[in-house]
Amino acid sequence: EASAKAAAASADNGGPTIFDKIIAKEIPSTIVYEDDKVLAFRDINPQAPVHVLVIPKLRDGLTHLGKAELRHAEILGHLLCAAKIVAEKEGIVDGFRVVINNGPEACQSVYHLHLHILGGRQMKWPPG
Ligand code: DGP
Repeated sequence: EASAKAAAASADNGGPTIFDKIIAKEIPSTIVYEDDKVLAFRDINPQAPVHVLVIPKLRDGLTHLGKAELRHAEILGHLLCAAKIVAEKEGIVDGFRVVINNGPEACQSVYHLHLHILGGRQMKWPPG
């Protein structure tokens, strides 16, 4: 019951998210990389010594990866290229993980597509 409630609370409602305010710089974040299309900033609740989120500045319907269409191919590729730039900047290029949590069962909590870039420690497999 409690988990169903939590899942419903974190489901995609298409509305604005906290990331809009981060993009607008209305709330502060520690920016690691930025260009005209993407923003990379440190996760507020880091799960590794390096934990950076990479997001598209224009959500364009991409509340989660499950909304991806071919028209999003360019921004999706751009996000992955930005992930590699972040890994280089953070000195973790020899070992890092890129994660996209998609939907309540994957514990997605912010419905604006984002890549988690994790590194700086030995990762385990399978992930939890
Ligand atoms: P996910 O569970 O995949 O939807 O990840 C969302 C991440 O966003 C989570 O790891 C915490 C992070 N986060 C949420 N709010 C903020 C914020 O205001 N600032 C920053 N820097 N990160 C945030």
